[in-house]
Amino acid sequence: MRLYLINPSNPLVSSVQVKESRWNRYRVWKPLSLMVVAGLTPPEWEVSIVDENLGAPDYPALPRPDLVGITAFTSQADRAYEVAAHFRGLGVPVVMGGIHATMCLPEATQHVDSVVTGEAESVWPRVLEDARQGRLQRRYDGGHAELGAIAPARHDLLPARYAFGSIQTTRGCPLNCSFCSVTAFNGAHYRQRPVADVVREFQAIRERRVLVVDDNLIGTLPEHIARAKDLFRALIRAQVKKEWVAQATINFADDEELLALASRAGCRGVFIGFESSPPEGLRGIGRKYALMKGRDVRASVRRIQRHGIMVAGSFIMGLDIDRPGVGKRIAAAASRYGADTINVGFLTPLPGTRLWDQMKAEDRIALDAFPEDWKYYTLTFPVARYKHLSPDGIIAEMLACNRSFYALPRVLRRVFSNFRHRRSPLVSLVGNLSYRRNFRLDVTAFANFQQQLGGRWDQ
Ligand code: B12
Ligand code: SF4
Repeated sequence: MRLYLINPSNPLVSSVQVKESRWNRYRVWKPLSLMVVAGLTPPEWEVSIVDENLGAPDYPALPRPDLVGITAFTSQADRAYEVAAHFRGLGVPVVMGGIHATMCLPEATQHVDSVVTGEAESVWPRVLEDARQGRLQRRYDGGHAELGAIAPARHDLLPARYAFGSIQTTRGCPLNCSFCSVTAFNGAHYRQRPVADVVREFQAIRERRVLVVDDNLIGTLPEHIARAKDLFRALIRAQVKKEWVAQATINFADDEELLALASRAGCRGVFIGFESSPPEGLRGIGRKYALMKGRDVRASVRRIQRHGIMVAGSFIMGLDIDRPGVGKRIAAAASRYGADTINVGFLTPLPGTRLWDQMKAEDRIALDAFPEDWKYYTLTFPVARYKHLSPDGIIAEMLACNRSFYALPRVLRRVFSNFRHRRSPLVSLVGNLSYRRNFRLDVTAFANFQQQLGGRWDQ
């Protein structure tokens, strides 16, 4: 039995344009969801993962599979349905899973034979058995998996063309930010995999650099932080010797022992969601505000960096407090905080979030011809009506923000500072150059976007 697991591409995502910018090699990440689903697949299935981000194959030239599984974030949904249509046209049943199919079940059901909602662990073997017997059901609900004994992801299945391997050690987030799908999808309960399983899986990863995909590797409660320390100690003891980057909340900076252990365990960079400048913009968005309120953010960032860990800050533009001038304000705040790189996204109503419900009720979702418009839900296009900013205005703010933060003198100052403090200046340089290059790709993408979709906000 032959199974293809497919990660559809979205050419509008600048970071997958490897040909246009070779720095993007460092920003094409492995589709861990499919590696996990492959790990749940019994050996009688011959399984291949197709990552279209490395280039879509000539599907008609491939051997005919018995089943196709497709994953998709919302931004990939349109392409996912195209791929599904191709295989269904050949009479091959198609199963879709992942966040988009879960949040938009009725839509996904129209395009595929079966949908797996939620996490796959508890239902995937049954799906395969039903497919083999020709009695595939329309929907299987995996809910939230018990992480006590899950199979490791298949790290051997993808070609060695990625700069980073990937791994997941926890699921769920209690902070429930209004714009984020994680609490709705993975739940508010912070579930943790056993430390020994994580260490074993780390050792199975070929790449020297690894992305830890957890939404918050350290969690927020004392017991979460204790578990993170146990994990870091175990990675040090096992001499795993990987360099890794992870996502965390700013409270990462509050515990010197945690920082020292993370650094010794291989942590070289952390993505932190600052989201708003000023932090007051976070009020009403979720519980993250409590972590930022009254904090000396620069001192927190410095404490992290002193351990040789780079800080990539993420921000959102288009919050209800954002007015003209927000672009330069975010760039200035990020520079003041001392962030090594920034990633700024437009506030985007992702299906299944509280923000979606709110914007829908207020008739603020401008790009709503679905599924075609889903391809703009990359956080790099303004898809909604923003309170104080027109579509052209918010695009100009985004360009001003990136132009200011990634101005060459500022980039060189950051790289030099990393060199002086012995904090991987090369990684800092690659990160900054990659963003600078993508910024130029974004200018073209915005021009096309404005030309093609300019009138849609008035409808
Ligand atoms: C790592 C990550 C990335 C990485 C890697 C992506 C990749 N190729 O895997 C990068 C940085 C590239 C990325 C980019 C983006 N991301 Co992202 N990302 C994540 C993150 C943190 C973890 C994803 C992950 O690997 N999880 C681990 C796996 C094991 O879990 P899983 O994907 O949920 O898979 C399970 C189930 O969903 C299901 N399943 C999934 N697929 C399938 C398929 C089949 C056939 C079956 C049966 C089951 C199944 O089974 C799996 C095992 O239980 C999630 C948050 C999260 N907690 O999921 C956000 C998240 C997925 N990203 C998000 C977004 C918005 C984006 C971007 C659009 C914007 C951005 N933030 O930069 C881009 C778009 C990229 C694109 N190509 O279009 C949103 C998506 C929301 C949505 N409705 O689409 C999330 C949920 C975060 C959020 N804030 O809400 N992302
Ligand atoms: S803290 Fe991060 S993962 Fe958790 S809900 Fe907020 S944005 Fe999502």
